[in-house]
Amino acid sequence: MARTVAWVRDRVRAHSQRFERSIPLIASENLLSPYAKELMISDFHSRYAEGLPGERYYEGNEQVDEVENRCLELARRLFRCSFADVRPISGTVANLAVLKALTETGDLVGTSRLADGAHISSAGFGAFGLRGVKPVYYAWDEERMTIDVPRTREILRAVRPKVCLFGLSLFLFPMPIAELRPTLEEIGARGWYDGAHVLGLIAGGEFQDPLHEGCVVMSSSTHKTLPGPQHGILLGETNDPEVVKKLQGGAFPGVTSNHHLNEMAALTVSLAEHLEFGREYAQRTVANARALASALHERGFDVLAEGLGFTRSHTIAVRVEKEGGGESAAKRLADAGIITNKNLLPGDKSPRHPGGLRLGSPEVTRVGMGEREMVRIAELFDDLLHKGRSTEEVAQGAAELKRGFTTLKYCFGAGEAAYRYYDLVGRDPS
Ligand code: DSN
Repeated sequence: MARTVAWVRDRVRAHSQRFERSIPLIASENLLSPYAKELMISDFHSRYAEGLPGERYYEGNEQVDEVENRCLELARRLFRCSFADVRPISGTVANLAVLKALTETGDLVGTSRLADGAHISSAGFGAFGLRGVKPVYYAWDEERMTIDVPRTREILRAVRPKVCLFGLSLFLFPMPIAELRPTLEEIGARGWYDGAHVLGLIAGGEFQDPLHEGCVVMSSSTHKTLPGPQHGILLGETNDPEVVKKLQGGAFPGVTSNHHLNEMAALTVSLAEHLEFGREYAQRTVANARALASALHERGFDVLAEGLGFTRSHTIAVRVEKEGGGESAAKRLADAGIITNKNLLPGDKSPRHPGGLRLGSPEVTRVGMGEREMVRIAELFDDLLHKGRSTEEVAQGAAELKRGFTTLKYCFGAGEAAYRYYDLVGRDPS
């Protein structure tokens, strides 16, 4: 059995080494700071603390309560809002908590289609299906890669959903919440925002501010553009104690038992770091996404939303049908040290054959890359997918580029290794 321990450690070490020499462009991934990472293996991991600070179901939680109260205070400050709950253990769980709080089985809920970039929570096979709510799809403007406001107003007036969810996993442009707000008020629908992808940009003042544009609640994960631990959060701007009670009840006991206290402690550090470094990080993340989009476009790639500057977030979408389709392009890039994901794009004929790639700048920005490096990344794409350079040659180029960017930025402890394997228990067991 000791051999299994050594074997797993070897696999994790090999994984870290692979990422150390790769260009990671997954829009939903990021790197934890050393101080946040350390808390992930603290004794908080081993404990239970159901309920709210000061009203726990387990003893021994005095320090946990203090940390969670600080976490809630930092979250409210960062998002300039009145309510936070850090007990959902992931973004999807946070979405389920909102569905539990604001809907009943059979209710109609406005959302976007998966092919238009929505998260799987909105699908019948996801959280919507689990709660038994029925989606009402917004009309989509493919050119502008956002909701078509006039046509959506008509749909909302005709169908009158109880709640309207705004938010995407292919999130290029802000959602027109302010424009739709009068319609929501007219039909008595509550606005709900899934901010998972853009949370760090919202906090950094680089994207929209949904809680002040008309959404009562924002659900999110905490590890994408906000570079925290894998966890969930609810944020709200409401004076209605009934809504607060329902959201809290949705989180616990609705969809969680314990809320992974080590992650909550790590999140507290990440929120403090984002208050300090988030503005600059968010600004550079968006600038890098736009620079990468332009550089790819100049090299003949079909980057979506050219007329709108490609993106206002951390994400860009590239149609790669002429490069062999999303699946083939993503695999070839990964073999050459560039990590991306295939993605459905509006107009794709089959969900089984995504025609695009989704690329994100959060991690390359986190390790300090700038616009010059985005141009180099676009050259590597061009070399592999257009110019027929070999996988090995491009992988070598990716590793060379990455060699200068393997430490963390925009956090306390900046300069620490980003991908190092942490030898926590000394040498491997024998
Ligand atoms: N699966 C994540 C993404 O990549 O967008 C969201 O949960």
